[in-house]
Amino acid sequence: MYLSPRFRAFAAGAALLAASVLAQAQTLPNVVILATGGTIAGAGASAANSATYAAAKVPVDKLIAGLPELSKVASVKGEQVLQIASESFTNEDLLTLGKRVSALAKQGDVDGIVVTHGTDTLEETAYFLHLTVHTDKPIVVVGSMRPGTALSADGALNLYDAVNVAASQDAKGKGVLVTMNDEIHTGRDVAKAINIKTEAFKSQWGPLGMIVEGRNYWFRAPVKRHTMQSEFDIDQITALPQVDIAYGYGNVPASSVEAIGKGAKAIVHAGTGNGSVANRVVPALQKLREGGVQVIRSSRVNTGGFVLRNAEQPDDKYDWVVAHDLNPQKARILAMVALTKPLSAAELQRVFWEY
Ligand code: DAS
Repeated sequence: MYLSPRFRAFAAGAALLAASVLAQAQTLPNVVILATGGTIAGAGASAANSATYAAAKVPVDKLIAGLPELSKVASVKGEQVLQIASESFTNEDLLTLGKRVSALAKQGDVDGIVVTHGTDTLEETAYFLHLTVHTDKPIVVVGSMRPGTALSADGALNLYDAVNVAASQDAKGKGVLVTMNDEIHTGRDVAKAINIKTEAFKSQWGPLGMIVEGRNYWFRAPVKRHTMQSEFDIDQITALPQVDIAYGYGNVPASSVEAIGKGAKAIVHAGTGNGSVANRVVPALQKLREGGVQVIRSSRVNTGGFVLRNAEQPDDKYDWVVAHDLNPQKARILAMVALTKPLSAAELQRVFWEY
């Protein structure tokens, strides 16, 4: 069969292009996106609906298909683990997600993992994974403040950043990370500080770095124990104990604590200022402690409580624990994970200093 020189040149060029695309795909890192719902998978009635919309509507394959830029960064696969708004996350959901992250992290053909998540409890899930998944591979939790249907939606860039970080060698060993609004935060510290701005997430000691146009710029690294150095292992955890949170406020009655302590292994008291506890509430907490419930003093101060032992309350005398700089919801996560083992208050306090 006669083939013109022009056709042969064209065919050779096409073959070269196909080979280079294939070679690029083979050398790109493999990143799995585990989707759980939230606003990043949300949809509103119109582009003007940036704050009123339904969360957890768009499936992960559609999220990936809507972001073709990802294919230049990594070979990306999606898995729909859950499709919920994150305020409805349960302990069972945490275990399901954590075990899947751990299984993927053990696979030789997975280089990094991204978890898409609602922003309301994102900080809790990120810290849970940070404490329990034994891997040095990057795990990045990401959400968005506006649904993809809204004007100036932030989810696409946040997800692009998350995949970039998950695909990066220099993100290894830093524990679980969170990419929001161009910043890279540690899952230990990051918390939702405001619910209407795209700059919603803050860390009390600042972000670890920035990501700009797919490049990471690091400024610090976490020093507390996490992932590879953690004594807790998601593969060994089959259930999480009940830990509840009591809130401190003016005129708070003792019944606010009495009502919620039942059946709990620990109670986190979200106190005012330096984790202070109203005089009416102290006896109720002491009673719980006498009944074997651990009492953990934390602070309700937004993005920056700092609770010191024996300041405000005699923790040594009462056999209480302080959460130090962990906010109440993160203190609850650490207490649940720690109390999967029987611990004295002193041992639990050691965990709170180390993690
Ligand atoms: N309700 C929120 C959630 O799913 C929406 C969000 O993702 O910001 O957490």
